[in-house]
This record gives sequence, C-alpha cells and structure tokens, in this order.
Amino acid sequence: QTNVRRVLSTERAFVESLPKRKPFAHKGNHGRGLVVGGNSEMPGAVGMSAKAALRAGAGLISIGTSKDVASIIASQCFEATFQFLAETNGFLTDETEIPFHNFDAIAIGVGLGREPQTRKLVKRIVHDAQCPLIIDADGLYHIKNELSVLKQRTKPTILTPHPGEMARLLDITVSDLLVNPFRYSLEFAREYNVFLVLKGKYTIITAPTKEQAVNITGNPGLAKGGSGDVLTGISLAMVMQGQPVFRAICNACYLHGRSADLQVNDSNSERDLMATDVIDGISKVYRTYT
Ligand code: B4P
Ligand code: MG
Repeated sequence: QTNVRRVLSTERAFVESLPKRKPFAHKGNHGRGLVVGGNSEMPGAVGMSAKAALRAGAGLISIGTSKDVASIIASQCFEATFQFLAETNGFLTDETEIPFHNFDAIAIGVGLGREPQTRKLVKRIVHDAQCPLIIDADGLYHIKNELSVLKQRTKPTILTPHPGEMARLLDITVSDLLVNPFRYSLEFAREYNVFLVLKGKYTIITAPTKEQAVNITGNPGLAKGGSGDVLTGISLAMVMQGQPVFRAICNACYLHGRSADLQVNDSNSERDLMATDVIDGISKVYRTYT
C-alpha cells in the first residue's frame, strides 16, 4: 500500500494527548454520551460500557435500554441516567424517539441481541445520529447488510469488530482476514468512510484517511466475555471529549490494555481477570500519569 502512515500507539502519545480536567471544568466540558444496548438475556454489557466510560472521564453517561434491563443494572450504575426504549419480548425495538441532540457521541451494540426487530433501531441511529457513533458487537451484526448507510454519515463512525465480526462483515474467513489484516482494514475504512478498530492481541486502528496504528497493550486476561464492552465504553468517553477521533480511539485502546496489564501485575492474574477489574484498573493507569 502506498501513502499509508503506520505508527505504534505509544505511552508517550497517550500521556501527552489525554484530555485534561481544567480547574473550572463542568461535566458538559467532558461530553455527554449515550450507550444503547442490552436485552433481557444480556443486561450487564451496557452497564459495563457505561461504567467504563465514566471511569475513563466521561462527563455524563446515559444508558438507552428497556425498563427491565434498567431495573437490573441500575443498582450497579448509580452515576448513569437512563433513556427508556421500547422493547418486545425482551429485545429493543424502534418505537421510541431518541433526543439525539442531547449527546456528543453515541455507542450502540453491546448486549443488543440479534433479533430482527432490533435492526430498525440500529439503522435509524446510524442514519439520524448527527454526532460521532461507535458501533460494536450486535450493532455490527445488524448493519452487515446495510453497510452503504455508513457512507451517508457526515459525522465520524467508529466500528470495533473482533476478527470474527470483521470476517463476517467482509464475507471472508477469519484465517483469510488474519493473513492481511492491515490491507483489509484499510480497504474497508476507505470504502465505508469509517474508523476501524480490529481487536486482538495487537489491535489495528485505521482511519479512513489511511493512517494506521497498532496497539500492543493488553494481555490474554482480556480474552473473556465483557472486555470488549469495556473498550466500547472507554472509546465513547475518549471520542466525546473533543479530541481528533483517531487519537481518541488510539488512547482508548491503550488505556484498556494498560489497565488490564496493571491489574495483572498488581492484583489479578491472567486467569482471573474480569471485565469489571479492567474498569477498576483505569484508575491505576490515570494515577500513574498524574
Ligand atoms: P462474541 O460473542 O461476539 O464475543 P464478545 O461478546 O464480542 O466478547 P467481548 O465483547 O467481551 O470481547 P471482544 O472480542 O469484543 O464472540 C464469540 C465468538 O466470536 C467466539 O466464540 C469466536 O468464534 C469469535 N471470535 C471472537 N474473538 C475472535 C478472535 N479474536 N478471532 C477469531 N474469532 C473470534 O473484545 C475483546 C477485547 O480484549 C479486545 O479489546 C481485544 O483486543 C482484547 N483482547 C482479547 N484477547 C487478547 C489478548 N490475548 N491479548 C491482548 N488483548 C486481548
Ligand atoms: Mg465484543
């Protein structure tokens, strides 16, 4: 590939570019974010994303989910507010107005489920949200046959697939993808005008403008359900605090992995690390640099 600018996502860049809290800061300066997701079989994911976003520095986080899911997770997420969304049989549907103008960025997909009735909701958010949008997990599942909608967006779109999800989007096998993950990422990011975070031991972050970065923080303790949901929340927090999107998502990946690394060093092992420990580790990373 010509004209590709490829860098390693480094500690130095992370520390130098982290959003700072000024003495007279108020929560509006640090972004208002919405996390849309959850279903009655997977209520926890959206709560973990919200908590991770708040730990990572978000000013205000609202969780868009059903009343049932909210009642399960509310006691774990005192700091979040809720936007109740309509559901049928435990899965979200598209019958509720969402006040998009209230949010600086939105993340959709964690714990959403794959029921066809939810697809319209995902499509509407992709179409109507006039702010940066992160699409993860079942959000990626639902947009597979609607990818052209991404090209119509005028605000940044960030997709965060693991190799299984990316291979499905491309209609190829995981092994084919992993033969040339840099090239597939570049082509996809350019074709659909998206920022792409291809997760893995070495996470590849690609901008539609042909910049690529590799993140090397993190360890096999992250190979456990829920760690992707934490990354989604951290990414939301970073993207809505006014930094350039590429920098923001590089910082999110760095912070997520570094948190897992510090936890495995200090209090956990790779075997017992859980996604909630990765949320707690965010504080350790920040305290290292302030
Ligand atoms: P899903 O059911 O889609 O799993 P998930 O809910 O997305 O999990 P989660 O959100 O917690 O983790 P994610 O990977 O997003 O996946 C189930 C199936 O998909 C699997 O059974 C498999 O078939 C397929 N699949 C999943 N991952 C695959 C992969 N890597 N290759 C091929 N097929 C795969 O996020 C995990 C986070 O942890 C990322 O940030 C990642 O970078 C990090 N991480 C994971 N392992 C790491 C490691 N060894 N070192 C460093 N970082 C690591
Ligand atoms: Mg995931």
